[in-house]
Amino acid sequence: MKLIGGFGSPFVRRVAVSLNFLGLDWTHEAASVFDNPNSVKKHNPLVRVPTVVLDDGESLVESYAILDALDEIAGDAKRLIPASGPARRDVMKLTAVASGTMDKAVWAYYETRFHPEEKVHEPWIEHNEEQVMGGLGYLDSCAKKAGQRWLTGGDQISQADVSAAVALSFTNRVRSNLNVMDVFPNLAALSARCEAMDEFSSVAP
Ligand SMILES: N[C@@H](CCC(=O)N[C@@H](CS)C(=O)NCC(=O)O)C(=O)O
Repeated sequence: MKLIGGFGSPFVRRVAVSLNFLGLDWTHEAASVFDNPNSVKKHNPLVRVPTVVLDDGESLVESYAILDALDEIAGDAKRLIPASGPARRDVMKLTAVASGTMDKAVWAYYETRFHPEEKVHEPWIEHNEEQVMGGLGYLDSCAKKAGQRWLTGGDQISQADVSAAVALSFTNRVRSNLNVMDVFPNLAALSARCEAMDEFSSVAP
């Protein structure tokens, strides 16, 4: 299968890290939706990344749906989101907080990236940044509770850890003003453990 999108996108990167953990065969096309929209559009009507193209040509869109499909393809022994029950709800909730944090960091970043200076609305940036801090604060408190274990308290890495670590490193890169590595030391420690693993470092932004 082929993953489309650059690793600078946290949504693309969490899919890439997951592909590595799941041990699936994949290739990469670092197409940009802004510089090269047609190469994305032919597989995704929304022209967004990540987009995954399976070997038979079927395309998968939207990172949470892609991650769900990849878990199913890899099989129960490898899945990063438990198949059912409270453990699934727990991982899903933390993963949703992490991906919501990515959304908000992207929105804050896009405000200056795509608007001319006179049209940038600072209160909107601040609103999104507050939500980013809320999301990361929640993940940091879970990391504190988990100690040396993974985010949901288990000894197996899950999608919650993958998405949380990617959300933190992305935020650190695009909102350096927020000093997230200092403000959230427990999450930063978890993220450092993650980023030291080949599954993460081989798909660095
Ligand atoms: N909810 C989507 C978000 C994906 C997303 O925002 N991707 C960005 C790159 S970081 C993108 O394609 N932006 C172009 C656009 O939305 O116009 C997902 O989880 O896949």
